[in-house]
Amino acid sequence: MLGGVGYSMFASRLLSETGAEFGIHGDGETGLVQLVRELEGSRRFDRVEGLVWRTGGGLHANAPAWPRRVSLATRRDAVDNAAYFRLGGQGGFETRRGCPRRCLYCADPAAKGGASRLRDPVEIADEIEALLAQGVNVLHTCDAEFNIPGPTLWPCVRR
Ligand code: B12
Ligand code: SF4
Repeated sequence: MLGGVGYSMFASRLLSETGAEFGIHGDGETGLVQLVRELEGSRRFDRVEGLVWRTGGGLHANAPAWPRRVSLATRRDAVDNAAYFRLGGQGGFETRRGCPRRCLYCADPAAKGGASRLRDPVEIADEIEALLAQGVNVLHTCDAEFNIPGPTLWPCVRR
């Protein structure tokens, strides 16, 4: 099972070269859950967002999952963030995914799509509060490009 930014850049080729059974390119949150459901159920892999899989000697690739608005869980309780932080980590969070620019060296437009897909600012603030409550006070913005689009395009910001 493959996924992630590097994988998403060359999804079909990497599945072919590695011999892996499945890959998900693009966002992974919904596709992974859908894949588990299909593996336990009717195995309709064409219904799994972003899935790349093998079909009778060839490969089939569904369109990547790049939802226009990104909404994520905010509790940050899936792993022991404080332990990672004590060992020298930092708390990553996202305010958007994707980028409309085309800088030659950059993986983000290929892996996360060619549009800035924003999160609700309230959701972002809740997530940062959850990290701070765990003592994680060094934060890393994991956006493609924080400055695109500018603040006036956020739906909640009025001039
Ligand atoms: C934060 C960050 C760092 C931090 C990491 C800190 C940490 N401890 O986590 C630091 C500063 C250390 C760092 C360093 C480097 N980084 Co960096 N980094 C990022 C950044 C900005 C965010 C990563 C992130 O957490 N994203 C948020 C998560 C939720 O997104 P995600 O990882 O893509 O995961 C989603 C999907 O991809 C998918 N998914 C992910 N994994 C899997 C697995 C499976 C099985 C499935 C199904 C799906 C799936 O589901 C997730 C949810 O949708 C990305 C750019 C970006 N916008 O993502 C660059 C990025 C990953 N970094 C990059 C690079 C090049 C590096 C360095 C090599 C730079 C260097 N020359 O030193 C080093 C490598 C460090 C190392 N040891 O590996 C490149 C990778 C390019 C590529 N693979 O072709 C990126 C894409 C930046 C870019 N635009 O070019 N980085
Ligand atoms: S994320 Fe930054 S480096 Fe990558 S394409 Fe966008 S503007 Fe260029």
